[in-house]
Amino acid sequence: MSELAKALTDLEENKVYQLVDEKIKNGVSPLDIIAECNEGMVGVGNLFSSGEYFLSQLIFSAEIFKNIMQQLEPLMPKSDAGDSASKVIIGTVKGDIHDIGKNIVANLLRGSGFDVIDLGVDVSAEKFVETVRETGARVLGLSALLNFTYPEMKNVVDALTEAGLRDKVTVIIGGAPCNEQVREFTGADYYAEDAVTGVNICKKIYQ
Ligand code: B12
Repeated sequence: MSELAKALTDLEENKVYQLVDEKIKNGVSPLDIIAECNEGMVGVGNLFSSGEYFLSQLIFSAEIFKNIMQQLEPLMPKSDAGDSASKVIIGTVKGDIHDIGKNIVANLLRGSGFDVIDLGVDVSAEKFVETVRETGARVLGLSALLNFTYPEMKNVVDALTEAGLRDKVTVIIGGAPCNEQVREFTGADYYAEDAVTGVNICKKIYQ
């Protein structure tokens, strides 16, 4: 684990900010900094699973991450790969309020020229379907970080099928504990392990 990841796992707030500052000054890309922070958050999650950390520590780690993101957002890479006609809908599924990763993806997509429709967190299958129908977006990104919200991702895909929209939209899923097996279970088209992979899939779809 890198020094930054470890400092975040240990919730050493000031050290985290100091290390992030140093990295920015040394020209380290914001995406690499985010990847290190991600590793630190996985560390926090593991300590939570093992009972060493409590909910308050999870909340604190999220606060630190949000502060880091505020600093990194203006530095995020921008390109003109997409255009405003390239709509992407994104949201965290019903029952799940984790949004740090989703926000990073939305941000990076906007920076790449996509027109992002961010539905927020705890979004119902009906809302996703309605938005796909209304906007004609060809990509739908679903975020979920809880294994008990995976069935909700499947519900969204099933609801798209029922509404006759499944073949009109590519569904990408993401969120720390997701993987290829979860994708198969949900019936989504792609699993993206990080924001950059997600953006690259969107570029491929709209090229
Ligand atoms: C911070 C945090 C919280 C914060 C969230 C704050 C917020 N605003 O998001 C708070 C304190 C609210 C929280 C609450 C809970 N949490 Co929590 N949380 C975390 C933690 C530590 C970090 C998550 C995070 O932000 N990571 C950093 C971001 C950047 O990473 P990311 O989300 O994975 O996103 C990246 C990629 O996955 C990808 N991505 C993400 N989404 C998408 C979507 C698309 C379309 C694409 C393309 C890509 C993509 O791009 C991102 C950037 O590369 C994780 C630990 C972990 N291993 O992740 C636990 C974790 C997810 N939480 C967990 C749990 C159990 C809970 C609670 C149930 C705890 C409780 N007892 O109440 C509640 C549930 C609340 C709810 N209903 O949603 C468990 C889930 C276990 C499981 N597999 O089911 C974890 C894994 C911790 C653990 N190991 O036990 N949590």
